Amino acid sequence: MGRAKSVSRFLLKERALVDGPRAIKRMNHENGGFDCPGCAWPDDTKGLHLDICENGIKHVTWEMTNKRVGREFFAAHSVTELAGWSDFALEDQGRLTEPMVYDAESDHYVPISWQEAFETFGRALGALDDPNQAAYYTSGRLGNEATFLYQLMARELGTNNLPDCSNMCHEASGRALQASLGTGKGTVDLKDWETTDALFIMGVNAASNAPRMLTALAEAYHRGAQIVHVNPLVEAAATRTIVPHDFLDMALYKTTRTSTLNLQPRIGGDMALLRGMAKAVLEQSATDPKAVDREFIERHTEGFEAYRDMCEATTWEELERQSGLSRDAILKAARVYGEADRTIISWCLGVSQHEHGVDTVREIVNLLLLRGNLGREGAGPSPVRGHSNVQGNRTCGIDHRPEPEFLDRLGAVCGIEPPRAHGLDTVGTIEAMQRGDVKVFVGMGGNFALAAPDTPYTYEALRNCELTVQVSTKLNRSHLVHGRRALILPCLGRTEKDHQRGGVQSTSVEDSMSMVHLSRGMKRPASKHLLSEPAIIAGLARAALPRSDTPWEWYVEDYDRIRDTMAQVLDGFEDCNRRVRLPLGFRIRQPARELVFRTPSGRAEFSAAPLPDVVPEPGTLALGTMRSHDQWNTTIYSDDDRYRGVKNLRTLVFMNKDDMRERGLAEFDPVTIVSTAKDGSRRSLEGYLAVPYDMPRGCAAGYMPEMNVLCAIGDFSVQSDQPLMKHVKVTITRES
Ligand SMILES: Nc1nc2c(c(=O)[nH]1)N[C@H]1C(S)=C(S)[C@@H](COP(=O)(O)OP(=O)(O)OC[C@H]3O[C@@H](n4cnc5c(=O)[nH]c(N)nc54)[C@H](O)[C@@H]3O)O[C@H]1N2
Ligand SMILES: Nc1nc2c(c(=O)[nH]1)N[C@H]1C(S)=C(S)[C@@H](COP(=O)(O)OP(=O)(O)OC[C@H]3O[C@@H](n4cnc5c(=O)[nH]c(N)nc54)[C@H](O)[C@@H]3O)O[C@H]1N2
Ligand SMILES: [Mo]
Repeated sequence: MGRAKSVSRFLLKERALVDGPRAIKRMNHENGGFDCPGCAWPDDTKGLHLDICENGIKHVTWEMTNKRVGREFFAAHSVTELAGWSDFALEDQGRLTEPMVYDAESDHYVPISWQEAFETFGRALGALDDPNQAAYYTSGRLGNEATFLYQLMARELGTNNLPDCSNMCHEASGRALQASLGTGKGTVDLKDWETTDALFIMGVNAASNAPRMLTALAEAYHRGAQIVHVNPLVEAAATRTIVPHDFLDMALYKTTRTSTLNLQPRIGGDMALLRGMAKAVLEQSATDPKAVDREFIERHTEGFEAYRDMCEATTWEELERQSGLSRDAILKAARVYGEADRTIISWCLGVSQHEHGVDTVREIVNLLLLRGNLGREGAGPSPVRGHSNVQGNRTCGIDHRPEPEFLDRLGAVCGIEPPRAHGLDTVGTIEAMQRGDVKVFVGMGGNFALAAPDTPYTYEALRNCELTVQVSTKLNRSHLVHGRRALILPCLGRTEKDHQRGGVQSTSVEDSMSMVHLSRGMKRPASKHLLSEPAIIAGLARAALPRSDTPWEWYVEDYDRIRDTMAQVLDGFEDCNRRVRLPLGFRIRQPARELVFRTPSGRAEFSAAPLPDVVPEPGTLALGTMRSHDQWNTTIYSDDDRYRGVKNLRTLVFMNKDDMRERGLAEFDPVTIVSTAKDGSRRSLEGYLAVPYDMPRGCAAGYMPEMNVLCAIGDFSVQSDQPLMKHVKVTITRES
């Protein structure tokens, strides 16, 4: 009910009262609706009826606003003036309507024709000595067809510089699953969620960030499944929910529990918890032959002995210290795991955005392998992906470290010579822009300036470019932090009708569980000057590659043609034009699910990494940056964080009350937060307010993207190259 109220307020604010409810009815529907751009949680397999959520609705109406940012707006406000506006105010101006170019003389954005905009890009690329002096960022919104064209353009131009938001998100999960199982993705689908005996939900704020998971949790609870939440904070999803499409429950305000056990490890303590559970299971196997699945281990895995020895060698004292949990608590979790025939372990950024993110995800797989929780119904690893198509982006070639086999097929089918050298990821791109080695930056969606770590450093890097190009729907910080020349190219949103020569087009997207389906917009475009993302990419590509044999314009006339090429290049996309039109689309083949492992040994591989030391040094805290309930990454809807009980405040830091007392802090006392980077450099935020919260000692938490100021550019994981956004070493002191 609270959610319903919040949604109607939101519809009102965006002045979308007429279209909003109509659009919401068309969202996530089989045959013809558009895919919710909110998150990557899969659609209900039973017929997609009203499986929608407050945050998805906010996100859709955010795109459907009636407000517009036209040429008059840019004529009235200089870039320097706009730079002083809040991020909320920028996006609140509404939808971008026509292409704009930065005019340095007047310090204003001025209109430019599409053709001239494309040629500006073409000329900038022509002036480069090397195609690797350009980088092409992707935010995980981009549909599959545009994604395919985008990477084709980059590779035809001669670079693998394809940084993406995944480099800050689930890079660790992809690399770990690849190493352990020979696939970069989870192996389970929603049916498995519906039949599992035990769910472990680690490091995700599901009620805010994957709200439709609540339905699955409530159903699991009704069924008698065990649901263990692992999170330093007890989040709303770890308590109770009203199932959004159970009308009777809604009418009666009847809530369902969504948790049977909550564990609050310290920040970074997950790996120790998982190892402790494995140790307990192995200890039990001395007397109980059924505690581990020996047959599975012998037939399908490699490296078990080394892992077992590692578990034995890790003492309980060490496990308690590193996890921040008592032995009893760890044993409780191990008991749940040991008693379940089928277990799913699910995780998100609380696990991946760490120095040892890869080792931790591999530890998740180790634990699952011990009891053969793979390749059968109701069992397996299940990462919760972020952006609605971030998984599809990888599938369709956004990868700065592409597999040679993929490049071979791309080259053969598309008649190009793809570059073989690895390209730059997000952090690598920022450093290269800073050095002057990357001179042209293209942002295909997203808000790079704010999403990336080390805000002032990233700003400098972007300002150092010859040309920055942002393909966007709304005005944001990345338009104001720009290169010597800058383009804003406004595109259609997912809710909008995409008319091309061949008729109204649909694009395909892939969810967290590898289901690919079509998304078709229904709304009149925000402006008649908007182009679709595939059309913009084709225009850029033609301008930069005038003699290209790739039929860019022909592809854009009918996206089926792009899909026909994708079917030849992409693994699992055979016959995709037919299969994507099935009522629920199709599922990309998951070899690991069939117990086929594309690893060096041809088996699932245990890892045996030593436990990292995550205990903060005396006087310091481990700070995790995260989202509030009322934001979508860099888009802030309001300063509230309803489920955590916060109203009208974002400049806060959540702390344990004993850590506050030790520092002489009372509730809402102003504090300075100072981070210390690996290289010893310091960064700070002032005027934050301390808020006591139920979390372990030594931990602190606050909101991204503002706290990116504290994340040093050099502080990325050596395992995944991901910025350490969940583990910033800080000191917090009272301001006088
Ligand atoms: N409404 C909405 N939905 C979204 C997004 C959004 O901004 N708004 N963003 C989308 C994107 S791109 C992504 S990647 C996902 C992100 O989804 P989440 O992963 O839920 O994102 P965060 O808000 O960063 O929350 C991280 C969670 O991890 C916990 N945590 C922090 N450190 C640790 C740790 O060391 N161990 C454990 N176990 N937990 C820890 C925090 O308490 C918090 O609950 O959501 C997607 N969905
Ligand atoms: N400190 C810290 N930093 C983080 C994180 C964290 O947990 N902590 N999380 C990281 C994660 S997981 C992610 S995914 C990144 C997110 O990084 P990004 O994906 O770069 O950022 P978003 O805020 O999702 O991008 C919002 C912008 O996308 C544009 N947009 C919206 N819809 C469309 C569309 O349909 N097409 C196009 N072309 N543009 C569109 C709008 O202009 C909007 O302003 O941030 C990362 N940064
Ligand atoms: Mo993400």
